[in-house]
Amino acid sequence: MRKFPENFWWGAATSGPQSEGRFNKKHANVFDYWYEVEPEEFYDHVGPDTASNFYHSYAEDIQLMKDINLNSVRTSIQWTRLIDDFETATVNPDGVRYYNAIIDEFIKQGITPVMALHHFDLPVELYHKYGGWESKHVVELFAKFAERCFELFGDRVKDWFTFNEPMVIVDGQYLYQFHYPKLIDGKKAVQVAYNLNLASAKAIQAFRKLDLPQKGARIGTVLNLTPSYPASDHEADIEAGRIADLWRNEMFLNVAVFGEFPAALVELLTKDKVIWESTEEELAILKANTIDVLGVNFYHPSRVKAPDISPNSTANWMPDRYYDSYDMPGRRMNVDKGWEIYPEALYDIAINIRDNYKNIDWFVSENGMGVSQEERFLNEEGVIDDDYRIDFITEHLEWLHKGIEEGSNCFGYHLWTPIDCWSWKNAYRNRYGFISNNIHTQIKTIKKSGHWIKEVSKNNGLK
Ligand code: BGP
Repeated sequence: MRKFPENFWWGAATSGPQSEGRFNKKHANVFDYWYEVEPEEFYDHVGPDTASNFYHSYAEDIQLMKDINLNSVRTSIQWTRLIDDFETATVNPDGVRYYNAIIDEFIKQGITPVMALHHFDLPVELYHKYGGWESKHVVELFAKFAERCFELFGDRVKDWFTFNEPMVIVDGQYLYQFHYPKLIDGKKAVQVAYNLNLASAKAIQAFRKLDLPQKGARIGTVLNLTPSYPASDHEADIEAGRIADLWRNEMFLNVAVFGEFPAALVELLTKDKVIWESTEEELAILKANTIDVLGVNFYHPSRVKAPDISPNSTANWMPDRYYDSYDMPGRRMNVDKGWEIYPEALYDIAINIRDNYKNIDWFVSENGMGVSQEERFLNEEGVIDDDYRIDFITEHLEWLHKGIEEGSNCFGYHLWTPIDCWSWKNAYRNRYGFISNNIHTQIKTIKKSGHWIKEVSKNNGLK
């Protein structure tokens, strides 16, 4: 039996925009809007308007989460639902009622509610009016929204996270065109990365001004840490891996934990003349407002090699002028999603946090396997036999367990996701949940993996 630490979090993660549905929201976020103007960009033309109907069915859904023994669940508060006037952070009464109701329901069921404040869901009007995360005014507005959340729900929510995967906002909106407004602009991407770090620190500053830390609450951020494995021991491949790590991981992780950007990154961006605009005062805010706790989303490793084309070629600045992705021959894949499966990376992450990041308290805030057409695996009892998911989770937990045994302070594991939910451009193409969702009837059924996690959680470990 592989036992996990006492009070280990056995849970799952979702987000407001992917589960609630758009019902009764006064404002649109970037995905609501993008679907309005370009529905063809979304798989099967399915948008976020119904999602998994959590806005209406939260009580039944939380009951199902309880039925499979989840003891903690992360979701997020939608800025576009809670706030009526972004400038003053005046609240929407139905938004307040709704988030109070779900938080109370989680607590009533003995499930720890874990709340994120931003899960890619920028109010679209803040993009159209100010340029979204390019703007420091939007950073201020986010801090106000965060403060409102702490005031309203901080008596019951003890585990707060400012952002989910800020790097994905940079990549999606400013480099690789998978979030609205689909720009390709390296210079803006750099400023946005800086502003997102600043927004997180300012939210943490607002949190610490209230008496929540004295009442046992803690705050952190959720980062997608995708370790870079160089294609070979060649110096050029190792250098490519180092720069990929600086940009993809350390640009957020170092600021979150140490309050500073890595010197090598600042040097590189300065040399390339794309460095962000910053002030002494802001840098002091970053330094003073680091995280208590870290969430790590891990799905796949990144394998990199030296770029085919010299970084000195004539081209607009992009971070990947310094590295190319490398498709390792013989790699194990989740072909549906196109992601490599490499569970050992979770051990590498655990040891990296132990040795290089103050051995800070952390948890796996997302991990999982998106599989399409899961009806293929329906058995005679109408249950999805997702043995592949059970194997996937088991292997990741085994490597995580090894990291914990060797002293890494990991206190939980959350699968993406409790109940199949809506996924950005992919809509409902790939399913990740312990519980399936028929999107036409909204009937939700526990999968084999859901019955399995129930036992793992009960035993606090793997047999
Ligand atoms: C993470 C996001 C989640 C979720 C997950 C699955 O990056 O934090 O919101 O969507 O990925 O990926 P996808 O939706 O692309 O299948």
